[in-house]
Amino acid sequence: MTQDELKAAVADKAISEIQSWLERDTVLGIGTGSTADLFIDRLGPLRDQFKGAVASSEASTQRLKSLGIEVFELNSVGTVPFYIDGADEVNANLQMIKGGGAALTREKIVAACAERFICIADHSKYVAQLGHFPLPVEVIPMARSYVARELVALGAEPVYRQGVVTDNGNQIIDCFNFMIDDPVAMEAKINAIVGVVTNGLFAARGADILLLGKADGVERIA
Ligand code: ABF
Repeated sequence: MTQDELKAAVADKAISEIQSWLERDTVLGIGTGSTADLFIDRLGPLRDQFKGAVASSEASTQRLKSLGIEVFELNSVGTVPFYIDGADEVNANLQMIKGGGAALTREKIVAACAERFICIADHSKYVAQLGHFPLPVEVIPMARSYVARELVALGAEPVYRQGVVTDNGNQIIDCFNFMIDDPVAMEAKINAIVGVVTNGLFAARGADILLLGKADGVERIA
């Protein structure tokens, strides 16, 4: 199976996971990226079975709306029963690196408001240790150089992601060559640097369910 077929398989499985829970007043939390896009596409035909969605990016908002799914402000919704999103890396504890698509802050906010986080990923994302994928850090623009120096002190090789402005008007630094031994501690440490909006470690609040696409089918890890 190709990577795209594996992504499609986990998107299908995520629909099966939530479909029986959908009610007229259900608002779903929806992530960003190519795997999340496939999930959004599969939600289109179900749009009459639930109320709408909260999205973690402008791109996902547009995709949802194009399928006739109403998109709500998170502040008007409160909590969501499910947040469904992809990842750049995920480990056996269902801790993740996210933010390759620069939507990490909104993703983390919606995830924080979710009763259950369902991570959908193909097996190439499953790792023994987080850190092969460069960890994204969203920064307030005027703090970029300062934050980069602090990240060097933590052992990372920070690289400014040129030309990218987040949906929040901020910038992204990617941390290369930065293998992470203790994801919960490192998430907190980086977030404590002045000028950091958030970082792409989703460890304190990881996923609750991982749907992992493999050649022999979708494995459900919870
Ligand atoms: C989002 O999309 C991100 O946090 C992550 O960066 C990315 C994964 O993208 P894809 O599904 O395209 O691999 O979930």
